[in-house]
Amino acid sequence: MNEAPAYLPPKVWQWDKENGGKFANINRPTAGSTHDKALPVGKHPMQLYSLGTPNGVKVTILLEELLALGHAGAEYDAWPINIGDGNQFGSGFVEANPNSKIPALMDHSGSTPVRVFESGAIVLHLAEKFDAFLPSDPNKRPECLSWLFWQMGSAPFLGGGFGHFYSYAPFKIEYSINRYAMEVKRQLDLLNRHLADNQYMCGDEYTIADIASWPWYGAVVLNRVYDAAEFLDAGSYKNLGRWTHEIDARDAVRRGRMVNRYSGPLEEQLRERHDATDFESKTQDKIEASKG
Ligand SMILES: N[C@@H](CCC(=O)N[C@@H](CS)C(=O)NCC(=O)O)C(=O)O
Repeated sequence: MNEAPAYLPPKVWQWDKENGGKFANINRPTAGSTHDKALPVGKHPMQLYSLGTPNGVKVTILLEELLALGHAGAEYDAWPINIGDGNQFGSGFVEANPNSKIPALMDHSGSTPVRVFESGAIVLHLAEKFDAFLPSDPNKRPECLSWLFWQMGSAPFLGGGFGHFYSYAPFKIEYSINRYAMEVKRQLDLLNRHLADNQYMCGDEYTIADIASWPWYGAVVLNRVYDAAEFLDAGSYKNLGRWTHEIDARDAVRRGRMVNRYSGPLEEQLRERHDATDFESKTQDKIEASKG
């Protein structure tokens, strides 16, 4: 393992392209597109440009849940955006999301396509549009929105903070890992206490607050991100574990996790999704077998 070098910040920060971190090749200090590339558009009302990461699967899980409830207007094409290759900096993607991060949704259901970016805004947009997975009772709705926005503000400490320094940084920095492990464990404890008295994030109803939180915090418990379940003693958060396993068992969650996925077993990777039958016929194991 490399040692953290001594560092004295210069007067003015300079971009070091070779910082050695896992995503050093795609990170840059400027916004905007780097190349011209139009986005493909399929036949369904919802066009999703994404990847099977925790932020991406929030949206595919919700779309699959909406379809399972019979909302045909939630039919979607899911196009992969390979962030490792810099696809998020193509001109078409930047038009859909000026922030250059997946997921981005183009809603083609109205007279002109409408863009929605930020996973929290996308799940809220879809929940409002279909009047589902968001309580309409004015006494319950604020609790759901509070946890949804809590997730959007908190998960970057888990991903960009803890995950980065524990897993992706080119050397281990005890100070940084301690700082973010402390915060992530506080978040896990918060969820564990909350889920002691609540079946779901907002009481007895499964909502977009669960759909947004599970891909991050459930993944820690199930050891699906950063290989850190043991380090964080994730198994000790029993109520969080109960909620995690309950949501993991949902069919729509299983399908949502497969979409735009490029890792794990080939039969669980549906890299592009254009039809409900794709889960049976277009998984990566079948695509590779057909190539012979
Ligand atoms: N707050 C954003 C975060 C999205 C995000 O960080 N996406 C990552 C993948 S999970 C990404 O596209 N990274 C590419 C990059 O930073 O260039 C959201 O929730 O939609």
